[in-house]
Amino acid sequence: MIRAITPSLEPIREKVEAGERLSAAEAESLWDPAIDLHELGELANLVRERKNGNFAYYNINTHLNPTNVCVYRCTFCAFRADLREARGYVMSDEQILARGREAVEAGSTEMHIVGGLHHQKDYDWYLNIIRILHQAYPALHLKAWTPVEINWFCHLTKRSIREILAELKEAGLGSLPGGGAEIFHPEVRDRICEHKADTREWFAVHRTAHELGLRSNATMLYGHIENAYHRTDHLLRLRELQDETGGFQTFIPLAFHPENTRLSHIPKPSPAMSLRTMAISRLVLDNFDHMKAYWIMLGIGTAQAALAYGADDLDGTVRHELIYHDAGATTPEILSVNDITQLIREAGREPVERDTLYHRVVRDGTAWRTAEAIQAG
Ligand code: V47
Repeated sequence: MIRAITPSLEPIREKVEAGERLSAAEAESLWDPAIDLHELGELANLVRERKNGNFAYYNINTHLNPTNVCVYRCTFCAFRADLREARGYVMSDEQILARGREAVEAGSTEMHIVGGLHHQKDYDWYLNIIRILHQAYPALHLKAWTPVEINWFCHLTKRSIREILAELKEAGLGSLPGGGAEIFHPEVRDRICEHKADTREWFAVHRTAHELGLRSNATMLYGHIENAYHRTDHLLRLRELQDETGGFQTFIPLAFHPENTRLSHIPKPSPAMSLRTMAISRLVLDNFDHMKAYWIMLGIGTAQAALAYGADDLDGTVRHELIYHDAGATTPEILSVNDITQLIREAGREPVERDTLYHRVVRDGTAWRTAEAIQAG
């Protein structure tokens, strides 16, 4: 049966099919619930398959949050703790190295490291985490510290973003994760995370990272107090920097989890809202290669469905995730490779294990190399 097309989607369909860029007004119009979600998904899928064929990527990764003690009080965060709170913690070097060992023994190719801004820890403590992990486990890619931490390090040391990033890179930093982006528009940002790195600083860190040859990711936290205009503005700002540097690898829309936060009165975004957000992100961010459906926060069912709504990546098997689980995520703590590849196959896609930089991984148990490295001999 051929369904009648929603009239306002038709010009956008023509542009997407022709590979043309959507304007700000066109992008914003897509949030209207009158725009059929499944037709939107079909369009996003067209772009997804153009860029990534039938492949769906995953990696084997581990999270490390060295401390949850944080000077900031973002309203959406359930992870942070005060210095003297019983649930506040700081990991020792031994615990951090043990986490590295566990990661490598489990075959992880990546460690995702973010944490609180601890009042009593200096920059060298954070730098040392990268240094000791890289020295002990050089093959483990360290995707670490968002612009929020980098900006804090600049504040502590009175040094520039460039100097800090260059030093971290020298110590073993592999890339930057996409966090700390939240919503860039000041109407929202000033109400949910007023004191931490602002939008100008977030972009300055990513621009500098790209100039230094570090790749990075970008996120958007949706489903709280923002509206369609703010989400569109967020995507367009990212598209603009990507035009300039090409340094972003993947975009990750993050569904707000309200439990244990100061915004606990707001309901979680629905699966339909999450699929719409994924599809619109895929359509607007025409210069991003990858869209990640982070199963931890979307839930496994929605993440699987998102593979038909623009997403080509499920993130990883993920060990030791705390930020979402503290905020009430009911997803498992970890997925096995069998689980994740089965989810992908059931969605009709072909699973591909990747490293952080989207090289295909060839593995023999916990030992692994990229296909590129094997070809180069
Ligand atoms: O910046 C915090 C978000 C982000 C909540 O780069 C919350 O590959 C929902 O950035 N409900 C950190 N979201 C996580 C992140 C990320 C995740 C997966 C992959 C990558 C990547 C990056 O988590 C924060 C904030 O936007 N967040 N609290 C909450 N209650």
